[in-house]
Amino acid sequence: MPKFAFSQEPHASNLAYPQGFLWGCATAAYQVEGAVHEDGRKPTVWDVFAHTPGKIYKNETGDKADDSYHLYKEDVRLLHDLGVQTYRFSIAWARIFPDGTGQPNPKGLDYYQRVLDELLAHNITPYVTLFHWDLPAALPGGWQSRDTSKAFAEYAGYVAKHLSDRVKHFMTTNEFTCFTDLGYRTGHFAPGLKLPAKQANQVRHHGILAHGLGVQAIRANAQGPVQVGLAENPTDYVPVMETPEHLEAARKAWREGNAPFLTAVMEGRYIESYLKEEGANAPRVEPGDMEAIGSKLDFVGLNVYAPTYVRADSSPRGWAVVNPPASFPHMASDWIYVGPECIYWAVRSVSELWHPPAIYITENGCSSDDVVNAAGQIEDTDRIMYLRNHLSQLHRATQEGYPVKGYFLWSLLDNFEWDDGYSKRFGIHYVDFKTEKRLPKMSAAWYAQVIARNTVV
Ligand code: PNW
Repeated sequence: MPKFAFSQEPHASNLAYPQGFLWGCATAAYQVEGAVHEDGRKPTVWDVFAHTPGKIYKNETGDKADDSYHLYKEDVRLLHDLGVQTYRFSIAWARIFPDGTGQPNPKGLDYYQRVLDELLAHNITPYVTLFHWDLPAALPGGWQSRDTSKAFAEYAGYVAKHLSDRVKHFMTTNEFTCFTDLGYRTGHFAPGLKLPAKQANQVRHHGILAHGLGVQAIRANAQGPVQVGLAENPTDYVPVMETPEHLEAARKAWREGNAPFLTAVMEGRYIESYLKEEGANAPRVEPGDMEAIGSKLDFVGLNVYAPTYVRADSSPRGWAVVNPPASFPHMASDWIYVGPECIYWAVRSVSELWHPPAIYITENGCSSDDVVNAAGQIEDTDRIMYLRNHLSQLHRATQEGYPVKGYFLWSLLDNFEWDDGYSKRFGIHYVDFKTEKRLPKMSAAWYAQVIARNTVV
């Protein structure tokens, strides 16, 4: 055969993933479940926020969402058809403890037991997030109160005790910055407050304290050995070029730019530069807090969407963020700049700075302007492009030996995209929100091939 004949054989096999690499999909309770008044669930800050006019695109709410509360068997069928080994979903605190604390609601636990049994019957390993922003509205002061961190730990311990027969992988919280800063500082997310820096920094502290106390409570209450981690979206600093000075700038940026959250969790302290920067607004820390916050983790989960480019700089701190030019390409959500190296740098930076035993990509994916064509199909080639490029970059991380063990695609389904309502579709299955009918997009067929071949296709 001539050397460059047009061959039928895929050539992508040089992007094969390590044997045993885990492929999965991710969702979160408020974004997919619906059934907000069912079986004893009480309102969360997101129910309240979504029902406040002007907060969400077209005043949409998660009241019905994907109705996964009722359609979970269908969703597990979709997962099975993809061939995933794992599924990351979140438990709604307000189904387990409708008031956030006090009396547990047995019907909430029953529901998640049914979901877990369905997953396990299909050989799908559950990875459970305990808090994906849906804070029970009854908790006084929300995350402004230290008691909320303690209430979270009680809830986490209770779930670990009752579900660790079925679940061996727990994530405490999802994305500190989204439920602290966006909720209490900028007001874009529930509960929509715009607090001054001192109070907003205290909210951050209560967020990471909840995580730390949660880790301890899960370990103390689980029925056997479990793996405990979190799902975090650190600012994903990418060096503008791979030269020593810019690499050094990115390394510093990773640690200093993520000081209130991931750095504090990984190092068990607030680093000097953060305390200095915040001065009198620095959070109030009680004895024992930082020890809990720094609890050793079995894995770190990273949610990765977009890069923040950084370069070496002559300023005292030595690094500067480079803002994207207007022409920088992005997906349907304007914040999802397409810079796939960010997934490689997330894994490498976290590994080199903190050496966690394992890393998962707990979210990666994008919105795209999906349309159902005349043939009834959704040809989301831009999503496939985004995912293929990210998986090619993640492959580099596996080749260089960083301990990345698995990947969860955000998301299994189109769903309630927070303040964007239903206007931004992230699923590899299209959802008709009138009928709740699910339809695999072309990206679902593509992902099934990636999984089956354990390689980028
Ligand atoms: C994550 N930003 O949120 C969440 O974990 C998901 O619930 C969400 O649906 C997904 O990413 C897609 O947005 C983010 O503005 C929301 O930088 C916003 C930002 C980042 C993450």
